[in-house]
Amino acid sequence: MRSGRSAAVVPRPVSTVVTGEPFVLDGSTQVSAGRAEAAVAEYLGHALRASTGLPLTVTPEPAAAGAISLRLDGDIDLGAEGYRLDATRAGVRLRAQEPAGLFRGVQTLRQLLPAAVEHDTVQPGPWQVPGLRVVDRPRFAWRGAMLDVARHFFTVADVKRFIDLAVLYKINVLHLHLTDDQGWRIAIDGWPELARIGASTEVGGGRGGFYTRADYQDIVDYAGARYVTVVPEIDVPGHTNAALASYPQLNCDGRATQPFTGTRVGFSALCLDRPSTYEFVADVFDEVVAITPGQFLHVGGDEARTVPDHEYAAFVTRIQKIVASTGKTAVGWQEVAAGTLEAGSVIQYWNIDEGPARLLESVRAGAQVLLSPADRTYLDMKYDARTAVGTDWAGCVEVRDAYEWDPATTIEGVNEADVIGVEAALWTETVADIGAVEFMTYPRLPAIAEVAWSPEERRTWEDFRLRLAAQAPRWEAMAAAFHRSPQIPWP
Ligand code: TNX
Repeated sequence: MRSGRSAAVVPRPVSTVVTGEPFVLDGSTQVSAGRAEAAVAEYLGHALRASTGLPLTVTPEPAAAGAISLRLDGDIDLGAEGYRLDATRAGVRLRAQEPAGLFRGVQTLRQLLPAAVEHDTVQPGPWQVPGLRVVDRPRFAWRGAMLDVARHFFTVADVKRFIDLAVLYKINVLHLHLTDDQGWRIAIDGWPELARIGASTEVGGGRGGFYTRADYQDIVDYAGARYVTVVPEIDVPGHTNAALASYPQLNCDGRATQPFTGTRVGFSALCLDRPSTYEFVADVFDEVVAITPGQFLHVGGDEARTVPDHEYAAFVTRIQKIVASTGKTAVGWQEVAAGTLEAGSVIQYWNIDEGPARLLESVRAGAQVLLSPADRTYLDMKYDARTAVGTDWAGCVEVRDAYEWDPATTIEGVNEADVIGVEAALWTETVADIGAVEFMTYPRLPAIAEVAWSPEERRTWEDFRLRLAAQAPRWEAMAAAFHRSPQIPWP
């Protein structure tokens, strides 16, 4: 069907067919789910009750007429996150192989309901789902959003809010940039000065902050309940002033540096010929891995401009082995292609000005590519010259720039099968509070989410801008800030 107000779903599903009469939720509508589906059913009930005022009781009974039924079904064959959704006058049936697929399907169901469903107070209704069949599955496995909590610190509540908004667009990875020159944001038991000294600053001289182990676990659990994998980043060997200020033994001259609250990059590095550096890195990785259920550990590796090339390459090779010994898969910014990478290692491409020769060699040797081209996916770039926050070193990035590109043709020689996915990155040198986070993230994150989810042949800018326009009342209902891009025909 043509997308219009009846199915303004973002990201656009693989297939949507209008079948007939709509389903209308009322006081007798139940959510039917077995044990394996109960958690997603409760999430759905919770998402709809406040605005509809309906009880939407979750019941293990088989779906009676007029129910929303969620069931795992091994025959569905749409992969770990695919789902099939049928809405008829008689009810809604959601089917998937895995709970994650049901969860993604629930996001589609939210978007098929009127925008008022996103309010947290009772709204008038009626609560109608158009009669249709949606069959859907993602193009790429990794559909990420990165939040830099180092340049400015964001609280656990802020991070949960960031997750809540992102999952509506089927984002499934939260990459937390936990350490940088201006702040160290995760407590490490064996190295307590990181939280005491390293965490005490941020850009502009604010108080900073850090996550305790319990805080971090809270984030990981909250993300996990939404089928979002947390990828923690410990950026080494550069971007490490907060660590260097906390521990003298990480510096070649044995003296702690001063805290840094500016925005310069590329000046700091761990001392690569001191054994204490490797003890530090191994301890930190071990502690972070121990509280991270996901498969990935991000080791940064960007902009270590003070380190000679051969030393940098040797460091990366060594770090890759340390990560492998923890059982995790390493992710690194594209500079890490200078070292010898473990098979299956992930390279995050960002710098469009740097030739991809090294990266191509690593891909031929078995590395995978995560695409974050700065001129498409950097959420800290200004939308246009008038945007008050943000920077523009990669140019201004309007919604159309974030949308109109194909991951399979971004880097010559890197093909669809080499790409693990796409990630939007919000660096926060200029982004100081959650309102500014939302303003820079919306509406570009949904654009990038569609690049990562929807089949290339199903995507056109003209169609997308109409479906995106229909999201505005949802963000308003959720009191989320967003940029009213002049490219979009907002209602
Ligand atoms: C480059 S992207 C950086 C970050 C900055 C960002 C600002 C990358 C791996 N390094 O340190 O915050 O530009 O856009």
